Amino acid sequence: MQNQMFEKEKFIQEIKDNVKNLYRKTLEEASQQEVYQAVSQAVKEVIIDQWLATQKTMEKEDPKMVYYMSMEFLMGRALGNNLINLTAYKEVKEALEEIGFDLNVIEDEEPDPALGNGGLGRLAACFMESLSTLGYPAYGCGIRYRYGLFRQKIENGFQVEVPDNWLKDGYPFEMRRPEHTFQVKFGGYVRSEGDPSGKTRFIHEGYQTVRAVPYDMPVVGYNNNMVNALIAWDAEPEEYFELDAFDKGDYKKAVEQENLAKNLVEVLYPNDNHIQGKELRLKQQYFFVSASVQRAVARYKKYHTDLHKLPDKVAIQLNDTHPTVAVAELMRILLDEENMEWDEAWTITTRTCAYTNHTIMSEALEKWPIEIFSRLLPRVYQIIEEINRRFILDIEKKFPGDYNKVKKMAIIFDGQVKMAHLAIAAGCSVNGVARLHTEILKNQELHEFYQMFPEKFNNKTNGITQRRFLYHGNPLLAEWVNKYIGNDWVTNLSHLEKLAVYADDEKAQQEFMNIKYQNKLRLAEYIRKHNGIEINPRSIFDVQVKRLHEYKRQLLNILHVMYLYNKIKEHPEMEFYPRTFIFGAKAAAGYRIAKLTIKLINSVADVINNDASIGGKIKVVFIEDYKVSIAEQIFAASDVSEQISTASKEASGTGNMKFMLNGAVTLGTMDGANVEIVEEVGEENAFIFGMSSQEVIDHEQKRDYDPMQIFNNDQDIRQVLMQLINGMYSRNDPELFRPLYNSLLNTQDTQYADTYFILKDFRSYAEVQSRVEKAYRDEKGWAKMAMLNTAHSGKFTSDRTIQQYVDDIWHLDKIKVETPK
Ligand code: 26W
Repeated sequence: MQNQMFEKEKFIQEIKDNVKNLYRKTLEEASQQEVYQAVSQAVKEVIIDQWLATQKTMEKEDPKMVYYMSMEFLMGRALGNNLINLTAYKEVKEALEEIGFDLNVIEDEEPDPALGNGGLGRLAACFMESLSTLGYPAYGCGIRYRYGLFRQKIENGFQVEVPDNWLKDGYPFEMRRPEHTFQVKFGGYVRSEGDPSGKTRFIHEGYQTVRAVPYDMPVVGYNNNMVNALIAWDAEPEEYFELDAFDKGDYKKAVEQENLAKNLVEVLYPNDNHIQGKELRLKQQYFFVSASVQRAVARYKKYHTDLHKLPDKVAIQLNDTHPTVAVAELMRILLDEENMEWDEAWTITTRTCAYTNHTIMSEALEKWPIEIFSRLLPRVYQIIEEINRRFILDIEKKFPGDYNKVKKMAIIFDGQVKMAHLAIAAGCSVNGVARLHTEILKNQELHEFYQMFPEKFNNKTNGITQRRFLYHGNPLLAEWVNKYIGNDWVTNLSHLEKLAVYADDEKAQQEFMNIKYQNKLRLAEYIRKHNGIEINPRSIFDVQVKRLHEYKRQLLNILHVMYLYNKIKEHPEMEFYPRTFIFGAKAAAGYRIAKLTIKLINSVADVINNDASIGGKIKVVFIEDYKVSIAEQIFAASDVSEQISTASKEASGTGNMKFMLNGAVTLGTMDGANVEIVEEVGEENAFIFGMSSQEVIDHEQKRDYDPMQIFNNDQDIRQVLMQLINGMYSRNDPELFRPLYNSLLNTQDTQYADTYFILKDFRSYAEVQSRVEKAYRDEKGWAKMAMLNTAHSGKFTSDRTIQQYVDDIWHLDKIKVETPK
């Protein structure tokens, strides 16, 4: 593709100029980091032209837009993907080569902004990219955390958390926009007074304020001049207050305001699927939500006068319950600042807001103690009380005489504010993130709400962006796909289907597997460098990378590795295809069992990798600090994709889709989006095991599962569990892994033993794993299976997901941005 924006000579000159202007250096003197900054600056200039053009088009066409509100955006590195979407990757790579730099090395200089934990945050990033690529106007709204998710160090096999100072060298792909600053108010009290018309007005006084200052990050669409913005809010103290306060003798308050601003956006809470109910988190939520809603209303009012038509121009999507306070904030603005009546305000709010649920784990459902909520947000709390009062009347109308329903569904109950209930009562749409997940919401978790509002419930199966997870992450495979079917897949992933006809073609198979091999070499080299472990690139790369959580069952995986090791030791002569088990996972800092599982994986790795007697048949690798940038390389190099959550627990999963796209075969349970993956690729091209979600739910309801029976009757399982407590993997401290053993077999309280059915599914897992081995020996059969996985992954593009959100919920207008200049 010819690219005028990146005409080689001009571009090189610009890099030289940037190095000179930024660092007073010549190119020869500049470090890789400095060259990264200079290149990014040059790229940013091109982006800004398109950004301006996008703004102009939006002003002219006045389209409806979505505000995607999320506490987390796990964007990953920007440079490489921006270049891809500007269709300039190749040109820039060549230009850099000419002056002696390697674009891949330069890309590695970029911090990997980890403003998210895992699935939910990465989904938000994929959605933003798809919105831009499809030409839909959108703002991502989030928080500019000073420190993203912690960096993980492994010391002596244990996870140690290190602060992630991602802004240390400055981040070139952001723009401070102080002209869009808003005030956010905390604390104080509410006074009411009657105005002359007889209407009661509510006046909020005695509060502290924080200034919300936005930093916009560009989100570049693929080859379409479209640039949307991710608005990341920073908190700054009210600058003029200090002097003023001094005058009034209110020094203490000035200092408090300054501290409030300082702490507010300091860190991302590292919990995934578990709430702690910390006051600061609620402050963070209201902070970015209030600023975002204020900005949305202000922008609307710049072009329109009638707020009743807000829903025609603005959609607000709540990414899980975390931003749900948006509902009450919009009500507050309409009632208190725009003087609307309750019913008008409510109609507008409910037509504007929609809610996505990302988990059914009960410990993840956000509830706030009334005490905290009403003290921190007195006026917003009042509004929620009124929403609740009216909602309870509706419940009683729908289910007359059934007080149980009120108990179960009320927004405020038992001293707590339940955010999911607020989101459902106030939103026009409630969606789950995979078909099975949505069905479970309708039939179990949110059943009463479904009875009350069946029309609100809908499914939006997650997706991922192929621009990052194939084009950028796996350039060899991307090239190969282009060779066979052209490059339409970049914006229309269903085209991959055309690869299916080559699945039996021997030459295509060989090429496909050779690319996999090259990617395995790339990952093996990374592992050699970072772990000091030599792995066999001809072995099966069997990979589980995701957050560490008991329900995701990394423990099942590693127990099975221990079991295989026992088998090989007992029968050294037995056939065994070499396997490399690769793990990557961060555990929430306070999640004891999860952290111990990481230690176990590393301890097992130590023992097995150093046992020369097994001839390298098994290797175990734990990738330190798993994050988006290394993830891209891991998917490309994987043969087996471990998706082994207890059925019904994983809402969707999105890693599963990234593996599939890259030709890895799913080894999984019928959970989340795995169900749909199997549907697309065919059962014969996946390895499915374990209980169904219905079986799990039945056991949970009947409470009739007893892992001890399995322990007593299954020799192999017993052997493995005993090895947890006999010091085999913890010579110096045989008791180290006792908590893991207890979590499976708790003899004191059997109700809490093996909550995630690890022992129950173990045999079926071991059996399917041995089928994997057999299948892999059949080279052609495996190549075909791997290719068919890529070929049938088209459904799982986030372009499809976004189009469904647009069609069913947001009803946005597409815009077309002309090439600038
Ligand atoms: C309040 C603490 C907290 C923090 C994060 C609770 C819950 C969360 C997220 C909802 C957890 C999460 O990331 N869920 C994942 O969302 C993905 C995107 O939809 C799904 O693919 C995963 O299955 C789901 O676990």
